[in-house]
Amino acid sequence: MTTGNLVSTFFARQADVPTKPAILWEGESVCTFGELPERVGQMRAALAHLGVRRGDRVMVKTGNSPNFIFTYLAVLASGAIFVPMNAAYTAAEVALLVEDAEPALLIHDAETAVPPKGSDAVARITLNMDGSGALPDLAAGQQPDFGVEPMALSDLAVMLFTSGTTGRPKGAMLTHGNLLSNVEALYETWRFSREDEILHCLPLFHAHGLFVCLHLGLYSAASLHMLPKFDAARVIAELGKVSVFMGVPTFYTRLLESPEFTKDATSSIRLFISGSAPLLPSVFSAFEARTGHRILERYGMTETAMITSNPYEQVGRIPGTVGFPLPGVTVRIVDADRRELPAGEVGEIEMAGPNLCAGYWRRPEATAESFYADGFFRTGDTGFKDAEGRVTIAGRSKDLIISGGYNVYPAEIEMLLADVPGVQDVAVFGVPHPDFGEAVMAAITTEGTAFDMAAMQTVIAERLAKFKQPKQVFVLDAFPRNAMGKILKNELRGRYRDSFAR
Ligand code: MCA
Ligand code: AMP
Repeated sequence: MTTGNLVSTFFARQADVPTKPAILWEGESVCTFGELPERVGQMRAALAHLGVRRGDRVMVKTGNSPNFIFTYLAVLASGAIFVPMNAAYTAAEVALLVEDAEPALLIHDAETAVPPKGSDAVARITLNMDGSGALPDLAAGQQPDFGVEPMALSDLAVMLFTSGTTGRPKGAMLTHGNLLSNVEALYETWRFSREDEILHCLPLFHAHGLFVCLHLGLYSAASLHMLPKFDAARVIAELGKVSVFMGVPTFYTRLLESPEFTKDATSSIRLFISGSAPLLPSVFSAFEARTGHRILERYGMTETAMITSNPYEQVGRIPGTVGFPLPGVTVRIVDADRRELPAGEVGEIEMAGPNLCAGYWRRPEATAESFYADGFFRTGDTGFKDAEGRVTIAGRSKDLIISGGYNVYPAEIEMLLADVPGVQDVAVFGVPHPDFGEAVMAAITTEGTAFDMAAMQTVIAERLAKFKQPKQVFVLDAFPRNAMGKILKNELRGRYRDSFAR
């Protein structure tokens, strides 16, 4: 019986292609669609053995592997809530999230950082970056539990942490209904079918890899060709086997850097999709010149999954724009009083739709700040619509840096650096970077002799994931400030904007 549980929908849509490969790992078939329920069922039985029950949070800190996917589907099939986190997080970052989410189980890689055992009462089990570990070992010995917990569309499926302007991570609560509506909209807009073969090399622990790439494969009953991570040479070698590729702009910049990336290498592809960060029109044009393909750019957020997309027809894809609201989604551009602005005028982007999450976990004030009673959500992005309703993102009203598709909130790093002995003031800002789009930079003023740069670098290394670490730290005599004494980050961005110019 099909219920609101996303997993029931996936399995129902895959039922009549039992012999088709569901997941290929580095080119080898791991299981067919007919075998997938059994792999998930064994994992579900293992989770039950570990005490996971409906409504529990299950946190996962590891890299891409087929077992990551089986675990994800098993958590949802159990009626529990899947809470992934970036595998690059430090123990300090993980501890903060574990404390907030209070999971019944923490599934983690044995090699990378997690808080020391005993620092919390959370049960743990290993699932390593290469897919091995105590969890898959346990699952392999289980009788599969083929049951899928019936869920309402309003029941929570996934909680994804996103930092925000205060620097304290907030868990966006996504329901089965949010995720189902979004995959339906993308399936229709991007004309997916079971004929598709999808190359998946995005991290599975973020919305892009999980809700867009993975869900489209599972919902379409299209084979997923998985790689552990993006690697230009591997991607070029796999492209001839697939029909769809998607990624962050850095993937496209890196592909273009390779002379092996030719028109021939892309001849089987019907659709290239980009998102998570702005795709520079220069990259769009270079890609078209090299391959003849116009990349389809779309726009989304952790809290909303996908919001807008450029049209499917190649000629309709306009560089520098993010296209039209997806079916069922409404986008409005508003002024500071939330009055809707006419076409062409820049304002804050608000959205509403069945994809908008249920708010932030245990954060009523933060929820009230961004989720309005009329159903609209404040994205923190600014932009405008043209006369046809096509959306262009102009900037951000939130202080956010997007580096290689990962969000970095300056407030989080500023809070950490401000506590380093001898640091007087600190500002973290982004500057253009040819590979990552933006690079994280920090500037500080110090209280003379009390400051020790090496000690600060140790704090950075111990407390911040690599992608959040400032690529450069400048020690200034004084900050540029406005009349109110506020640090002028724009001036800092201007001063250092050519730091990575090629
Ligand atoms: C790695 N490094 C980074 C990043 N990634 N530094 C800044 N920003 C990054 N994104 C560090 C490494 O630790 C290393 O440090 C150095 O930079 C070079 O590493 P490299 O080997 O080049 O990196 P990589 O391992 O190849 O990773 C780059 C990557 C990866 C493949 C672009 O960052 C990635 O997969 N990004 C995708 C992120 C994503 O999926 N975002 C979606 C979020 P050192 O040299 O010091 O060791 S979801 C979202 O945004 C919404 C919903 C949406 O709309 O999709
Ligand atoms: P996240 O919180 O990781 O989901 O990141 C969401 C943010 O990524 C959005 O609020 C935008 O600022 C940015 N974003 C996503 N897609 C695009 C895009 N195509 N162009 C520009 N910014 C984007």
